[in-house]
Amino acid sequence: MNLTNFSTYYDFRSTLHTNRLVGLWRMMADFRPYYLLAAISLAVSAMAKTAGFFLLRYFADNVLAGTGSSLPFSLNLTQFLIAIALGFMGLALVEGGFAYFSGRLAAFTAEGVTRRLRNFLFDHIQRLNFSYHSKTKTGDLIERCTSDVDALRRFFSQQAIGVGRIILLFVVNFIALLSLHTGLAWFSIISLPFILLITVWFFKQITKRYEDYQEQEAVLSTTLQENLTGVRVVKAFANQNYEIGKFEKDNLEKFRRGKLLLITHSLYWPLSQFVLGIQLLAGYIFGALLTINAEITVGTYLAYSGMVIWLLWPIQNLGRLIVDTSAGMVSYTRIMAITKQIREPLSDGKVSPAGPLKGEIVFEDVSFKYSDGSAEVLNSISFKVKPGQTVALLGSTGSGKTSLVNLLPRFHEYSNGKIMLDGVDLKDYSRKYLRRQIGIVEQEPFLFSRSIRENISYGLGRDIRGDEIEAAAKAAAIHEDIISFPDGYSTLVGERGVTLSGGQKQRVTIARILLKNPRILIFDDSTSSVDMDTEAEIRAALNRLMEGRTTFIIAHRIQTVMNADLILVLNKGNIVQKGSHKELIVQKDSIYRQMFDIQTRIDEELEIEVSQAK
Ligand code: M5T
Ligand code: MG
Repeated sequence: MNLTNFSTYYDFRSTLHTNRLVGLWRMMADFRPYYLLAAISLAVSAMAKTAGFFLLRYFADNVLAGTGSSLPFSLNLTQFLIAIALGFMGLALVEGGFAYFSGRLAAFTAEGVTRRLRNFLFDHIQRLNFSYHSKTKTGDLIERCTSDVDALRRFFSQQAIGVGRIILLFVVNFIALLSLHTGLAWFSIISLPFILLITVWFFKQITKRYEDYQEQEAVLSTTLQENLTGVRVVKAFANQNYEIGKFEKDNLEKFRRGKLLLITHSLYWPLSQFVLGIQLLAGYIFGALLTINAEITVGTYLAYSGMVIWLLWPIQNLGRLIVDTSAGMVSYTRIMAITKQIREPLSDGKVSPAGPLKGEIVFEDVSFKYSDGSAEVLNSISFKVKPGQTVALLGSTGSGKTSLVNLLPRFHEYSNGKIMLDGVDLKDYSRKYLRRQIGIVEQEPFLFSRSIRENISYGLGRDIRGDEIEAAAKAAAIHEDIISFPDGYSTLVGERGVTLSGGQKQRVTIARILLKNPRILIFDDSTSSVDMDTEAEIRAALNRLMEGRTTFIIAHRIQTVMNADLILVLNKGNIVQKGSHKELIVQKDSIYRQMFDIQTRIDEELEIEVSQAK
């Protein structure tokens, strides 16, 4: 048994099936031979147990009852007793040894299947499109990738193998019982139909309750995840009590559903125990009558009374297993809901030029709306940019600036019109190529909880030398900040390391993009949350970054956009003004003119205040 014999990745999309048991069966894939081996080991173990009862019968009838005056192999009584004892010990060894072997195999297969499943899910989720991620709750996704995968692990290690074990135990013991006495054997399973009926009913109930339970668990982990991520907002609004109350309410609901699940679960055991208890008793009485009437020997009766327990035990456990299996099936459905999602094709476009782009961009009547939204976010947007030019986007919040630039790397697909890049329809480019060519400094930069060095060299697909990273950091005006941290470039970001300010994060991202060296640059800076000095530094860094690239810059400050070749003023998804600073500034009463006037007035007032303070 060696995991290296198995590929660590398996495409679980091929296991999708409307029948969940078929789906689970498919999930076992390459591991099936091991399951078979595990089942065979169990069969051997079961047979050893049953053989023990035959030995018991032989012992009782030939020694205890004193009928066998001649012992085999001309052994004397002591030797014979020792042989019998050795026989029992041997059988116990076989039984235990094979049960252990089967357990090992089951553990191996279950861990193997779920390891692949986790790998697959992570890989798959990375490839889903943006709209899936924006409409899915992270907590729910995490829940499905952890708790549900774990339920499947239990299914594969216990239930899948357990069903095999139980069926084998039942079959072996039933055949053995038949060999003892046919009538008695059939009489011993007379309650089977009742048990099966009870089981089916419980199975349905528990499946439903388990579904409810898992659903609520997802609600809870979403609440937890959102509160952890949004802890600043909660604290800023001093809203802890509300959030705690909400969590308690959700938790109470989980408690309620969990209780219901467990009650149903724990009802099954005594109920089936009761039916089987009566069955057992009836069998013992019937067997006793047969013995009294000398239809069977005392040894047979003894063997029967041991064996019948091992016949009924599997029946009862089969029920419980089937009931537990419902958890596996529910989790299968929940995981398949992710697996079903269509991936974003990274290399669907035919065009994937070997060299870099020139960077000429033409928007022709482009309209766009989010798949989950009803209103158009962009309306017939048209403009042209020559290679190396800079386009500035201005507009109130929610006017569609970020949405517009996000069309370029094909994060979303526009509904109408056309975007041409170097004379080729954007939709003809492969997404992978586009994303290599476009660098984005996002509105809310995200850094990984890794070192600053790793964050700067993230996703470049090649080894980056230390001096390259440093040069980029210097150009992005972040080098000084970094060396002031305790571990310099090795300082960890986030939970276990330093927490960077918004402006610092932005500059780390700029350094990253400098190294990426894309032909098209998008700078989405709606926050402007930095002080004047830093802003000047960032602007200088940005100017270095913009050189020779087609650049889209989103900003609120006129100074940042004044030098752009083309300024687009957006309002509710429409371009309301278009032109250079010179052209726009002369348009009296226009939005641009108003913004300019307000901002220069504020700046002047500031200057006066500053000079007075001196
Ligand atoms: C433009 C809506 C949003 C707004 C409009 C991201 C996103 C946005 N919207 C959706 O319906 N679904 C979404 O997933 O689209 O949004 P924007 O482009 O982000 O606006 P902006 O960048 O100009 O605003 P800001 O605040 O960054 O300056 O109506 O509801
Ligand atoms: Mg935005």
